[in-house]
Amino acid sequence: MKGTIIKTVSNQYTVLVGEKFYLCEGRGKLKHDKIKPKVGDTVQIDSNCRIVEIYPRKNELFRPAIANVDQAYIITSVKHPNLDLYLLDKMLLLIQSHGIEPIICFTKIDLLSKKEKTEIFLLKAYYEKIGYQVYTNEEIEKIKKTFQRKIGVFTGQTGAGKSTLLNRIDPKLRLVTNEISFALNRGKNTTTHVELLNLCGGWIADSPGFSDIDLHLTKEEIERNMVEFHAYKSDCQYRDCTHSHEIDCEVKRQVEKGTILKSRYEHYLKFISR
Ligand SMILES: Nc1nc2c(ncn2[C@@H]2O[C@H](COP(=O)(O)OP(=O)(O)OP(=O)(O)O)[C@@H](O)[C@H]2O)c(=O)[nH]1
Ligand SMILES: [Mg+2]
Ligand SMILES: [Zn+2]
Repeated sequence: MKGTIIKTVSNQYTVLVGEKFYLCEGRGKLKHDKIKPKVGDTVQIDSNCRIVEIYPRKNELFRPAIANVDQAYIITSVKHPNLDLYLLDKMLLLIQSHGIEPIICFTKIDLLSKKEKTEIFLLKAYYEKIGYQVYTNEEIEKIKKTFQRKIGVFTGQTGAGKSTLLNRIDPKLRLVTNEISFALNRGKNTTTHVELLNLCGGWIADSPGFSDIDLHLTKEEIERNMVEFHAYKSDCQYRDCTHSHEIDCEVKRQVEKGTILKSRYEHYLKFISR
C-alpha cells in the first residue's frame, strides 16, 4: 500500500493510506539503506506494516526533518525570545534554497510597546516589499487561508510560539505548549516530534524548535537567494560582484540609500564570510 508519513516518534511512523492510519515500523527489507523515512514521505508499506520503500522526494528539510512540503512558516517571536533577524534571514535563505516557499509569522506582538510595534510593522512592510508573505499572530484568518491545499511546516526558535499559534488556529488541537520551562528561561524543547495535522483544508506540521541552524550554502547560493539584490546587481561594475569589497557596487549604494535594509545586507556579509 502507498501512503504518506504524517508522524514520527523515535522509530515508529504513522502512515496515512486513504483515510486510514497505520502505525508502522522503520524499514523492513531496506533496513540498511541510509535514507531515514521522514514526515511527508510518500512510502510503500507491506502487510506487516513495515515501510519497504520511500518514493523520491520533491524537496526536504533537515531541521525540522520533513519532506515534500510546499511552504515553511518561519515563526519569529518579537520578544521572549527576542527578535532575531539574523536567524530569520538565515532561515529564509535555507528554505528557499530547498525550493520551498518561506512564510514569515511574527509572534508575541502583544508584548510590544506602541513604538516597538511600529518598528515591527516597518520590518513587515520591508519583507513584504521584497516579495515575502508576512503575517503577525494577530492575523489568524489570513494565516488559515494560506493552508488551503498546501503542505506546510511551522519552524523556528524554541519558545517562539509555534504550538501556541497552531492552537489558536484550531483550539481542538490542544498541542502542548510550555509555560514552565519558558518562565525559567531554559530554552527547553516542548514539542519533541514532527507531526502533520489536517488543518483548514491543508496539512501543517508542528515541529521541535532550535536555537540556531547551520547554513550549508555556497557563496553563490547565498547571493542568489538575497532576493532584493536582483533588481540592482546588473548595475554593479563587475559581473561577478560579491557586493562586499568591490568599489563600484550598486547593491552597496542601495544599502546606503536605505532601499535595501541594512540588517539584511550585514547578515549577507556574515553569511558569505563564514
Ligand atoms: N504573550 C505571548 N506569549 C506567547 C505567544 N505565543 C506563545 N507564547 C508563550 O510562549 C511560550 C512558548 O510557546 P510554545 O507555543 O510552546 O513555543 P514553541 O515554539 O512551540 O516551542 P517548542 O515546541 O519548544 O519549539 C509559552 O509560554 C506561550 O504561552 C504570544 O503570541 N504572546
Ligand atoms: Mg512547540
Ligand atoms: Zn555589487
